[in-house]
Amino acid sequence: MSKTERTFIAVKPDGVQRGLVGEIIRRFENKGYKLVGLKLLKPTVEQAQQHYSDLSSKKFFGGLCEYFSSGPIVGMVWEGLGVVKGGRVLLGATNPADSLPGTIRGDLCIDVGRNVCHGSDAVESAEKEIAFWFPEGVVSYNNHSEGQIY
Ligand code: FUP
Repeated sequence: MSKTERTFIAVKPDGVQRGLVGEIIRRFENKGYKLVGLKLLKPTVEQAQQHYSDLSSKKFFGGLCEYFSSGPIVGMVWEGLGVVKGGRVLLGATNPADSLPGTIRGDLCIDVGRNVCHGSDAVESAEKEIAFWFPEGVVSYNNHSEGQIY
């Protein structure tokens, strides 16, 4: 049985520039996840380096951080049963060459270096990323649909 979790999802600069914010939000809403945090911000290179610190040894790290800080992103926190794994299913594989049709990346992009979105890869990294991008916290509220017996 999945647990209620939170995950950090970002529409990256290419996704914002291409006007895909609404499309990406729609897919998370349609699935049934709950939006509890949302902001448009332009990351600094230092914030990008911190966000992607696990990848600092990779040869693409410099380009990745430059890209991530090149324009505004939309940072979001989504809540729901198993949302960390389920959110990554909605995003599709990191490399659009491998992401299936029906997923965000599978439907909307072709280049791993411009893959339109980010999603936390584990509950622990989600907690770290949410604390980093939403230090002020997120919003707790009940949806009318809650209270259903699953
Ligand atoms: P993901 O968790 O799906 O974002 O994937 P990773 O943490 O492995 O990679 C983070 C980002 O690095 C990807 F979104 C795109 C970028 N990347 C490249 O630019 N080139 C690569 O070969 C692999 C990843």
